Amino acid sequence: MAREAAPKLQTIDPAAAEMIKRADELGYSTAFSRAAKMAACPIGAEGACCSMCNMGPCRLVPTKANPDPVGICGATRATVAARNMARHIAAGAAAHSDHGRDLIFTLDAVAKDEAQGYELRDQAKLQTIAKYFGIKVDGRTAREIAGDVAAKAIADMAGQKGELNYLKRAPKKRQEIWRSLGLMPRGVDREVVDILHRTHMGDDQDADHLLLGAMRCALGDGWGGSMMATDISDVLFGTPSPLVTKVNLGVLQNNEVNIIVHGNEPTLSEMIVRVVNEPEMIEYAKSKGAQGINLAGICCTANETLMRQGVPSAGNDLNQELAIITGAVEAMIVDVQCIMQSLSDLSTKFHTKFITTSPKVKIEGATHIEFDEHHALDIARQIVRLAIDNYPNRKNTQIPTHVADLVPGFSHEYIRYMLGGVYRGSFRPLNDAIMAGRLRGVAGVVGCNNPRVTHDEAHNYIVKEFLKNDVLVVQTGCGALANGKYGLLLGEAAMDYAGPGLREVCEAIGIPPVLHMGSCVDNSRILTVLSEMATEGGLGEDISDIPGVGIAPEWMSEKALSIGAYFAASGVYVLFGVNSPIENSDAVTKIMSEGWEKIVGGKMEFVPDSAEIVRRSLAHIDAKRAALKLPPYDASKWGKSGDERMQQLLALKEEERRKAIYGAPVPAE
Ligand code: WCC
Repeated sequence: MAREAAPKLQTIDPAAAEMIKRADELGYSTAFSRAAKMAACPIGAEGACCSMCNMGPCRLVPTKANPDPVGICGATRATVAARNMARHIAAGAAAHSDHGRDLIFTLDAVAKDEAQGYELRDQAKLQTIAKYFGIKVDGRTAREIAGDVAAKAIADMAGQKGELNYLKRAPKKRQEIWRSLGLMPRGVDREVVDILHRTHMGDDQDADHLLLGAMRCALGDGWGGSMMATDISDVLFGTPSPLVTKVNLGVLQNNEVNIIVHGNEPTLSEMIVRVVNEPEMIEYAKSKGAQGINLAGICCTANETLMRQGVPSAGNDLNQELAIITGAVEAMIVDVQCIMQSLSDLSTKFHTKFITTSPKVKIEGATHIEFDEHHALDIARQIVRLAIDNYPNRKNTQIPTHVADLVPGFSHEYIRYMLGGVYRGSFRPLNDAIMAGRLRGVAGVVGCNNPRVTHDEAHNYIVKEFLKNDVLVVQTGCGALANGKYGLLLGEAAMDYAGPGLREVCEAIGIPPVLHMGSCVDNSRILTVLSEMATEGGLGEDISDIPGVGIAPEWMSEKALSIGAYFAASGVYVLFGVNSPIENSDAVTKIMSEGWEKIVGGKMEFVPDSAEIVRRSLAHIDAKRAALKLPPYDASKWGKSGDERMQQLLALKEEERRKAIYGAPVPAE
């Protein structure tokens, strides 16, 4: 199916719209304008192009004369679509897991007291994860335990045989399913290599088998590399709990040195947070005429510092160029993943210093200051000074005023705590709410932006529909930042958007109806929640029994495909928006949907229409409720509880309600 190059409405974010207009007026291109000019290659977009060897590339596009073409080697459309999909998944898994590896190395350096500036902030969590690896903790120092955790984690990355340690964290039944299908990853790296090998010309040419391999590789990401990345980040930088902060381009400040951290990792950005708060650094900024230093984040580096330190976010993936277009960014510091090469040229049109820091990522035209965990503080200071020195070079600026409050930081540890406190923390109340029908089900809405569809629109529409239907939503990545911009990650959103049952739950616990659970690697936190819900009782005995779905409405990254595959392999129904990269093969479309559902209970479908995504999701949730013999969802049963004050507030119109809560009108985004 041919798709539009770009949507008529580029964004629903007024701040983004203002900056796109500014870019157009100044004659600078952005991902939005480039998408409009360059339609997606229809052959590649559907998974019909095979470039695995030099006899091709072969275009397996069916025609009237040749309705079922094969490649020069005879590879079928199914083989080609499955091979392409498997390679995407392996690349996504590699990116996440390599991020995990770098954190393991940092943990190892901390254990050896060789990592300048880092510490073991959450030692209780260190003890918890030590137990997953079978490491003794009694009578040992945190550093000793950390050293052993790092060694075991590296062994899991490099494992050649056996099973990853963390797979034990999945429900027993799930482990049995994986084992019976040969899906237990042996080592994170081995599974990535396995896919690269078997997709080489002349190897695996059975779509079913290729995609089983892809699932095993993705499981190595979700329950391996990503889960270790999340855990070790928490040990080093603290396990998140809710706090209030801000999102959107309006977080940039007119009279301060604006520094943006962008990419996906917390290692350097955490040091930058520390350095920008050093009194001598603030004094240095003042000596250059600024009133202070303002740090903000973009993409998942933002999510890491947002949920732990409350560092505001300048927005999600498609905001990266727009931040520079404000003319108010002294330095954009990037680590890995989701960084557009265009930033390099765009920075030269303004005064922005574009700084790459990862040994893996150099970008032509950027200043490269290489990160090394052994000297992280010194490197962070060097970078921040460079940004401050650049402040006097600032010229015309235009900073959009749009900004919204949000409450991020719902780690799975905090969710368990909020559901019962220190002594009775458990997932029981959540399961009970689903069993009673107060909550119809749960949904994870995650992933990127993509200029082929209206920026933020699908994230916003789908989540609001879920809330209306009493589905509790968890979000990570750029999707979480998207809905943060529109006020959905606040307690008041329950009153504005939630159905009666969900509103009662939010009111009783005191939570927003959309829970921000972190960055992209933190989708592993959602796996942990699902695993705990499945073992808590009342919702079956496996993740696939839970009335829940996973959605990536505006995906673009290969990491999203790995995430989708590990959720499906864990038993979740996963829906992707935008377009189908396997559209050229009905066989592969069927394998990843009906085929996977039969063997692993979860499936992966590509559905461009957001309304259809919602319809299929709710039908799935209701079918899972019926299979568990739970009462059918009935919204009219709920909404009569709540104290008098709450009922009074609910009777007011949205604007009046905000006035009653805040004492003064608060502009709604
Ligand atoms: Ni994760 Fe997608 Fe954002 Fe990049 S930062 S754009 S993978 S959701």
